[in-house]
Amino acid sequence: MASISQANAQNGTPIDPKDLPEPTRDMERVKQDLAKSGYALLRDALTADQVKRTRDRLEEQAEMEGKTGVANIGDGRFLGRQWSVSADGTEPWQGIRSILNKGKIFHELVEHPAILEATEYLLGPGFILYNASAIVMRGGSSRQQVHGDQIMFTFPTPVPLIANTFYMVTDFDEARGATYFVPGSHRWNQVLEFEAVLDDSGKTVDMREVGEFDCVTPEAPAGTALLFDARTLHGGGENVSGETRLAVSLAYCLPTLRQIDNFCMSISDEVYADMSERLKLLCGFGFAYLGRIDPALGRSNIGSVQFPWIGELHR
Ligand SMILES: O=C(O)CCC(=O)C(=O)O
Repeated sequence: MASISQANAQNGTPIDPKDLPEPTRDMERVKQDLAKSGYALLRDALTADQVKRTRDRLEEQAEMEGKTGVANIGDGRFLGRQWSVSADGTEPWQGIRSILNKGKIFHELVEHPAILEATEYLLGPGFILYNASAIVMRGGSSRQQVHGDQIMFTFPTPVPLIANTFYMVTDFDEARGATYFVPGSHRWNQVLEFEAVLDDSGKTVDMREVGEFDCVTPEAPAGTALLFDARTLHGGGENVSGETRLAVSLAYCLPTLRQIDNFCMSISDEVYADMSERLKLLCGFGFAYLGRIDPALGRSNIGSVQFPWIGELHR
């Protein structure tokens, strides 16, 4: 693990290396780590059976999205990454989108009570699901630029607007490209800057972060949930191992924010019919002065308030 340097210390109270988060089963420690370091590791969040079902489903889905030519692939970078939809095998990094449509096991992961408890600790009540995807990071994936997941905001926020959960579906270690963090950076009150990397002809070929950051790479076994405040600087590591790293990547957000995944539109009727009420609320089908649905497409708010579809009316 790299040490916490003066560069980090200038941006806030440095965290003593002995206080850095370690995998724990203690929810109070998880909350303390989230508050202090901006990330935490909940050990054994998933049972061995849940890990197996998740891994089997992800491996099959990734393979078949590749074979049918609809895989979302890249080289592993974040900004400047060449994303494409293509056959698998041409790039080491593969994203699997809209996982709620791709297996009931993912519904279980979204509704995990301990994850919802930790998320409520960060965001308060009423949060909704922001993103539900998976990452297949094969050997050869590049290191991601350091970034926070509130990057779309051009201003710092005093509280998190988004809270992330990464389920480790394989072991996470440095060689396999485990997620790295800049501990305590959620409290820096800064917006990260990026600059273009140009080739000889002046064409932008990559983006890089401005500044130096000392990072730590927590390691933990499959089944661990990595939770973080979205303001915490982090990134995927370089996978030099030849082994595939699998993760389910979830995020929850304040109910006032726009979701990455437009769940109300993208969930199939068949999957919708099989979802729990709690999951529907998490996906944004609830209404509590926010999130009204005019049911033009046959879907309504669930719960006590539902609105009729009213079109143009004439006398
Ligand atoms: O894959 C990882 O470890 C991190 C992914 C990430 O931060 C992202 O895609 O924004």
